[in-house]
Amino acid sequence: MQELGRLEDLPEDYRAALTEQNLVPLWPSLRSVLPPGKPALRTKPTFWSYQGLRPLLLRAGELTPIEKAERRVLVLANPGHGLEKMQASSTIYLGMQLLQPGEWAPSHRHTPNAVRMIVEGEGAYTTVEGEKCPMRRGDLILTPTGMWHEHGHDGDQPVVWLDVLDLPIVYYCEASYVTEGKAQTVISEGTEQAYQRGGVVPAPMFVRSRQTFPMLRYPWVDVRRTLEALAASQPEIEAVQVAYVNPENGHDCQRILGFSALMLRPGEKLEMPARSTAMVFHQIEGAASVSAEGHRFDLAEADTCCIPGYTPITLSNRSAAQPAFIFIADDAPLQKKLGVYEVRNY
Ligand code: 1HN
Repeated sequence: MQELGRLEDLPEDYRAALTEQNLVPLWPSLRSVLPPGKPALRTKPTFWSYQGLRPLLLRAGELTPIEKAERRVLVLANPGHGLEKMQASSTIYLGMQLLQPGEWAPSHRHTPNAVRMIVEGEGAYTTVEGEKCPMRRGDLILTPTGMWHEHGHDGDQPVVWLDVLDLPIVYYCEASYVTEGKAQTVISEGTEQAYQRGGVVPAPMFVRSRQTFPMLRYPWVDVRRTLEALAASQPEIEAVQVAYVNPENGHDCQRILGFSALMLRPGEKLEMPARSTAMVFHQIEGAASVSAEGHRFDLAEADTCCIPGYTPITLSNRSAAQPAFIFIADDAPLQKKLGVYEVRNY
């Protein structure tokens, strides 16, 4: 590839004249914005241990009252982006949120989309646009763009969940903002039960739901049962994996980030081809390892890691006796809309 002229090759007075008029020569920077064959990746393979962060999160509960935090969160930041950027990848924000018994995180709505993957504890709930969503371990709860949400806790133990947001990309678009509101009135609960069986959807008087986000809560008991049924009924399948989708139309459940759950059968090793998306892996149950680019992360329950895009990944179940269940987040919906999504078989 032809080496291009450098900034230093240009006369001082010419560079000053360009700057004066807010102009920049492209050629000194062309190779860095368009590197050959593969993007320059800032996202670094990064691991966050739940046992490591848990005491610090509980200590935040003592140090900072909920009124002074609104959302009491430790952000899982990728050093490749700079910790202060609060990014796990170019598009994904991750945070571990703590709610103590009796606490309330007030209602607001914002432009970034959020999902919550519940990690531990009982008795907390989040209310999304009037739908009360109980939080149990492994449940996925959506808070799509613009929808009111608040969190409460009637139990007696700490509740912790993983927040996954598309905040970095919405912020980059200069489109990230919040509106504060007053406490919501609960108008429904358990509406996801109408979508428990694939293949049938509510159609009262022949009319289908017109809601953009008809299902807000994906209970882990149902997802886990589906994975086990898939493994039992299709033993030859390449990967025991399900996607979290909109049950009315089968599309990704949110517009920017995509979510799936994967079961590694006892002793299973799964080679995943390189995809253009960075990926987040969060261990719901069991123990797995995630290997990529010479790194190997051993995930125990509630551990989380991130692997950059364009990287082949090997997942292994570390147990020969028990299945391992992993929650996966990526930005494939966004990349597909942009037309830049790729799978590479090196
Ligand atoms: C947010 O609204 C929540 O509602 C959690 O629990 C984390 C991180 C950035 C921006 C908004 C929540 C968030 C957030």
